[in-house]
Amino acid sequence: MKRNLYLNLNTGRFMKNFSKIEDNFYNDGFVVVRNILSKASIRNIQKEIVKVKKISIKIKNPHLHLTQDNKINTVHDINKYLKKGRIIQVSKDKKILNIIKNLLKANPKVRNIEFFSKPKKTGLKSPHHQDNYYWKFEDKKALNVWIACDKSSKSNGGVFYLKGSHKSGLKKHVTSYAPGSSYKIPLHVIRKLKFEKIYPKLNPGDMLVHHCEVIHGSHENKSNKNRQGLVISYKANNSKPNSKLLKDYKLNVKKNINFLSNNR
Ligand SMILES: O=C(O)CCC(=O)C(=O)O
Repeated sequence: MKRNLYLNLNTGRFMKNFSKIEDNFYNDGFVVVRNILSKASIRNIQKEIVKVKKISIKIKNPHLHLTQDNKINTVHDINKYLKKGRIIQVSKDKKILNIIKNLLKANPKVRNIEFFSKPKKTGLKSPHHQDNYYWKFEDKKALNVWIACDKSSKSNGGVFYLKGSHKSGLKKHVTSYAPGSSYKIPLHVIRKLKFEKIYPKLNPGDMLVHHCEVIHGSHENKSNKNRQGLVISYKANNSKPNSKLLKDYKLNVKKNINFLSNNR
């Protein structure tokens, strides 16, 4: 039976449900929250995603990555040019912010909004990685919210997690040369790890929240079903990344983007 973790702040159910969310998040490195958004809300988001993709192409967003058949696979940094509308409203949604605030133990601030579109047949993989290898928050007070805009599971390239891997520190990463994820954990490192691999099964409107150091990724989407996710990244309001490490990281991202555009 589907567990409904819809939060109601006016009743005691919030605390009961919230402690489960917190337990899963800290024990496993991720948590599934069902029905956070309604089907109608997801339909509005999907319409807006179509518009944002068009804008992103028009302004030549450098953080836009295409599949081999020229469909949009990922778009990053959407919050830099999208200032209003349904997606921005979702990033400020009270239910979501309450969950994040309780997990981060601080007021949350949006740091990035992205689409991981992963279209049917040609959607690209996202190699194993830990977000904090990219973000460089030494206090680890940052996380990603992944909202399913389609059904998502192992069969259409759904996100997978290495359960509990956030407790084992940052792993060695190497430049991935993969569109949309600049670094990856090499497979020879992954093969030595003993964590259980979990593929959450999601319906549109369900939400994943994952710890910034849990190892995760997704496979190609060779199925005939699209797998679109809206990703909102939050940090604790006062948290700052290590600026020196972040500078080095950004240089590498540029290198990756140049490599990809020269090898299209
Ligand atoms: O959607 C995907 O395939 C990967 C998402 C991801 O890496 C993330 O949300 O941090």
